[in-house]
Amino acid sequence: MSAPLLKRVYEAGAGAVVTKSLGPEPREGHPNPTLVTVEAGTLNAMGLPNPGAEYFKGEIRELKESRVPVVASFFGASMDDFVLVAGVLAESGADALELNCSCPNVEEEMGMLAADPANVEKVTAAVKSVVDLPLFVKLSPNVTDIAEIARAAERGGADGITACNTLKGLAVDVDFRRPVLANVTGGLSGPALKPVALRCVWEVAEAVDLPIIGCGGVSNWRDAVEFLLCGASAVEIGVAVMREGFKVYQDVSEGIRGYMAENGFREVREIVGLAHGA
Ligand code: RRO
Repeated sequence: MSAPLLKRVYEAGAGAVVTKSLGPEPREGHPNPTLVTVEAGTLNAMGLPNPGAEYFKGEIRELKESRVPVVASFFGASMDDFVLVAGVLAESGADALELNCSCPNVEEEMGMLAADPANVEKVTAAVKSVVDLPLFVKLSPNVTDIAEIARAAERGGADGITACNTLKGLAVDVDFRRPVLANVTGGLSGPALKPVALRCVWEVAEAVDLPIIGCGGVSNWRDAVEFLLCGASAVEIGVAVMREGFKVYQDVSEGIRGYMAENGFREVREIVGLAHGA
């Protein structure tokens, strides 16, 4: 999304906006089709299309002029890339960074960094050594033990964890007898992802002592409260805006407020992690 669209998201009731993941160079992404609606969700293989961090600095500055809190998401194909892009984005005035090491739609040579705790620790530490901004590390559900990866990010100095990215999947067209997506596989998001994402937030909350941003299938305030109860302190909303429109942000925040008032809670932090018990 460009700055004017992200500004609309903020004005519609979001507390902050997260940019599309930005890399060191402009990137077209995968060929079409890149998006398909599947049972209870969406499968995407966008392939990290973005105009490059250097270009997007201008968009972030524009957002900051309008006082929009900005989390700049970024990725790289190597440790050096991650460090370089983080440095560029830190100059843009972004309020926080989200290190995306968990996109399921990357080329083989990029690998999926989020599957390897040693790499996650190393890249987190490398980025933290060059930027002085809060750093969230976005983790993948496509791993055997997300808790282990979260602990690695914590050791590397992460300020928070975002859980989780999309779940790798595939859709087939029976008439063409081929996978629907040109990339063959894609990342599943939307309501179908929610139980998996809640489990990820739960396991991360048990494993580390860091704030968690929950995401994956948040479409309404009930979904958001479920994430908070599992241990998230905030939620990100993505594909739901395509279905519900911009009003989803206000609906969710008003719904959370209503739930808190009805149940005698004054602050969101009072319900964060409550489902884990005492
Ligand atoms: O652009 C993508 O293909 C993409 C990214 Br960067 C991501 O983090 N997660 C996803 O499902 N798709």
